[in-house]
Parts: sequence; structure tokens; C-alpha cells
Amino acid sequence: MGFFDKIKQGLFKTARILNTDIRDLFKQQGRHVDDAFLEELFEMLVKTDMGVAASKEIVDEVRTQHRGRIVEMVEVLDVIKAKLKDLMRQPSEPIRFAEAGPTVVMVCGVNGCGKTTTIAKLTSQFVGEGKKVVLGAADTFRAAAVEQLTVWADRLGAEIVTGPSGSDPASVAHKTIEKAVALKADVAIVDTAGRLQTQKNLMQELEKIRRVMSKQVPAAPHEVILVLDATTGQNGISQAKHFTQAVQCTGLVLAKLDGTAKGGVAVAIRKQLDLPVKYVGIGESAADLVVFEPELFVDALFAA
Ligand SMILES: Nc1nc2c(ncn2[C@@H]2O[C@H](COP(=O)(O)OP(=O)(O)OP(=O)(O)O)[C@@H](O)[C@H]2O)c(=O)[nH]1
Ligand SMILES: [Mg+2]
Repeated sequence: MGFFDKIKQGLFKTARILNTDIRDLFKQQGRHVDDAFLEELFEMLVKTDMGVAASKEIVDEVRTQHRGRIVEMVEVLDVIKAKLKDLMRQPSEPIRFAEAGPTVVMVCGVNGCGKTTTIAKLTSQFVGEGKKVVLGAADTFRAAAVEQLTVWADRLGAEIVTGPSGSDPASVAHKTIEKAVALKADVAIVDTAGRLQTQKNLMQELEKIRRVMSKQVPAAPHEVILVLDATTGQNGISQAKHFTQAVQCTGLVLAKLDGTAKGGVAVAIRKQLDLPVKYVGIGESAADLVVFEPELFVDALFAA
């Protein structure tokens, strides 16, 4: 299955809202673009969680181009799609690999957002490319978290570093980098415990993990990935702001896009944050991660 089909499958709930509602707007052939029409269009866009600001910009564009005219559905769709592509534009930016030594990736986010699963997915990709991967189980808070990552490491053929339950996660991160350097690994990925962006002490703990790694390898962490659960919608914006403040996130993974009718949140995120969406998660298996491509994403959003 190609990228487009996978994303399309992941976005089918969002696409269903958009397509049904857009068709409803055009019950009769052609429609007069008046204030009532524009208001209905606005409500439809907001329902997908793309945010008020983005929805307003799109509606403004439709108004500018078509107000007072009788239009066909496809004319309006073309304006919406073009504006969305414009709003979503970002440099194509998957993981940036270090020129020498291991590329260090730190993964963070709120509880249950999909961090560990995302790490498994990234590992699967990297191992598939012939890279040697060392995982660090710096979520020492829950015993099950270490087990979960260990199972993935064994299954995917990666090395893993763990620490005693309740031990300092920064020390696990430290050992992970040490091992990655010693093994001449290509990538070290450090998992962290879930935390709310408002928990000050836990955010400080995250800062410490970051600091420890940057002392070992000056450019590390090369990537700080924030995983956002797409089903939580607009709260992701607040998460991104706080996590970025604490650990300078370099990009986002939008997980669980397959389970949501709020796929439009990716639009709100691109509009409000200066962070690229690197990948999207569209299922629970190790293969269910795709590089984020804004153009394809927008097309999939409207693919019936
Ligand atoms: N449908 C779907 N489920 C996902 C996706 N990513 C993760 N999940 C599921 O979400 C649940 C939580 O995933 P984890 O990877 O354990 O989340 P976490 O952020 O590591 O959780 P904590 O370590 O407890 O904070 C699991 O049941 C995963 O299988 C996705 O892209 N799609
Ligand atoms: Mg986890």
C-alpha cells in the first residue's frame, strides 16, 4: 500500500465528515455563495478541528474568489484544497541524521499519546534501512514500560538499555548514549515516561535528561520528537508549547490519526506552531508510520 492510500485510510473518519457535509452544502446543482453558505462552510471546517483561525482563512479565500457567484462543488473544493496546502506548507523534514557518531533521538509527550509505539515504528524503519539502533528505556516509572520496549527491541532486532525500576531516567539516557557510542550504533532512541505539560517537576526531569545527553555528545539530542495523540484535538497545541519550552522539540509525530475524526488538527498545529510534523501514526503495528507529506495529507483529507 502506498503512502497516499495509508494516509487516506487513516483519515477516513475526517474525510467522511468533510465529504458528507460538503455534499450537503451542494444539494441543489450549483450554489449561491452568500453569507449563509460561508457560515455553513465555516462550521463544517471547524468540526474537523483545524481550528478557528485556519477555518476563517479558508472561508475568507472562498469569499474573495466566489462571493455572489453560483458555484459548483468542485470550484469550492479547489479553493479549500489550495488554501490548505498553503497553510500546511513546511520543509520536508524527516529525521536529520548526525554526520558522525550516533544520531540521538529523544521522544516525549503526555501519558499514553503513543511514544513507545512510535519508537517501535521508527526502529522498524531504521533497522529496515540497515541501521544499528540502541533503545533507552528511560521510562523507569512503570515496570510495564520497560517490558513493552524490551519486547519491541527483541522483535525488531535493536539493542536496549534499561535501569532499575524507579531509578533516575537521566542515568538510563546516559548509559544509552554510552552504549550507542561503544557499539558504533547509527541511532539511539530514548523513551521517556508520559507526563502532563503542566507538571513542573516532571518537565524539569525531562530537561535534565536532555542536558545529560548534550554533555555526552555536543550536538545531542539531534532530534527531540514530541508525540501528539491526534484524538485529543486542540489540547495538542498547549502540549506542544510547553514541551518545546522545556526541551526544544524539533518536530512532531501525530499519532492515532486512524482513530480520529479530528485529523484537521494537523492544520491547526501547522498554523499555530513553528514545528514540522515529521511523521503520522496510523495504526498500532510497527509498519503504521508514514512520513508526513502536506500535499498528500490535504488530498487524503478530501478523498472519498
Ligand atoms: N490506532 C492507533 N493506536 C496507537 C497508535 N500509536 C499508539 N497507539 C496505541 O496507543 C496506546 C498507547 O501507546 P503507547 O505507545 O504505549 O503510548 P505511550 O505514550 O508510550 O504511553 P505511556 O508510556 O504510558 O505514557 C497503545 O495501545 C498503542 O497501541 C496509532 O498510531 N494508532
Ligand atoms: Mg510508553
